[in-house]
Amino acid sequence: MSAPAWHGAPPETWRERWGLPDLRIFHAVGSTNDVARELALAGAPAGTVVLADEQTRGRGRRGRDWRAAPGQGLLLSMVLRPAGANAAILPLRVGLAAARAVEDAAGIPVGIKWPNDVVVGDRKLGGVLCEGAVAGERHAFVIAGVGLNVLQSDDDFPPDLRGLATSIAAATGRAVDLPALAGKVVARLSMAAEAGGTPLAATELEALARRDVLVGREVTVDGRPAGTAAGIDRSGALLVRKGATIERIYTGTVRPADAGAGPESDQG
Ligand code: BT5
Repeated sequence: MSAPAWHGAPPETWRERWGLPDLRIFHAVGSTNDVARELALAGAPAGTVVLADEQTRGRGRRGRDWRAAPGQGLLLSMVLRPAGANAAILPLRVGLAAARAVEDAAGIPVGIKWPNDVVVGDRKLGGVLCEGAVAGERHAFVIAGVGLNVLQSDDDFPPDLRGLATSIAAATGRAVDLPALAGKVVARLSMAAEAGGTPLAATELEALARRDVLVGREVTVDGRPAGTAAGIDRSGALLVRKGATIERIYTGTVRPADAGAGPESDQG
């Protein structure tokens, strides 16, 4: 159901304030990525944003779910029409955008766990889901979905996520203005959208390196010990050092070897 007003103002007010070509706000949808995909298929311009208070079928990657109680998280998707869409680069660029937006809004250091987790310490604050539709040789569009935990207390998370997930409110002990955060996310996402799937720039690589929570840690890839995480390269690959060799990981489930069964970190 489309929302007549969101946090006291009609969607048109937020659209104008955020400088978007189109903005759809819903009380509840299945998944904002699906709504954005429908709009993109119908010709919605790049930068179109779908926002919802609640998702009944919010999803992560590989059939996993994204759970957020109504009104507690930021759930949004943006239509991108990137010039070159490298599947490994976009989630990192979008994740960096989300991390920076949280830092701007909440003033806390935010980490990135390759390829798409937004974390505070070792706890997951958010995730990114980029889904593309390919036309011929290139992506006709990519839907960049961002889910961020905003207002949840530690006890609000479902039992299996407790201790693994956090929110901005739980991490800072302060209430967060959701529209202000949304505005910052949208602004950072719009910048990421302009860069599209082009190789990561030196400044982005530095920004990722500063936030990379895997670097220097032993990691497993698909459950097998793989070596020591050694950063991210400009093509978005995770670098893993074993002896004198460096392996580039583009797909697979990556976990710190010292972590228990936590939220997965993979690309695919
Ligand atoms: C992600 O997947 O982290 C991407 C999540 C993207 C969600 C956004 S919300 C707006 C848009 N519309 C959608 O339908 N999706 C996007 P993945 O790396 O596969 O992680 C999923 C895993 O994270 C789950 O299997 C749980 O273990 C865990 N998880 C689920 N909900 C969580 C939450 N609120 N906070 C922390 N972890 C969560």
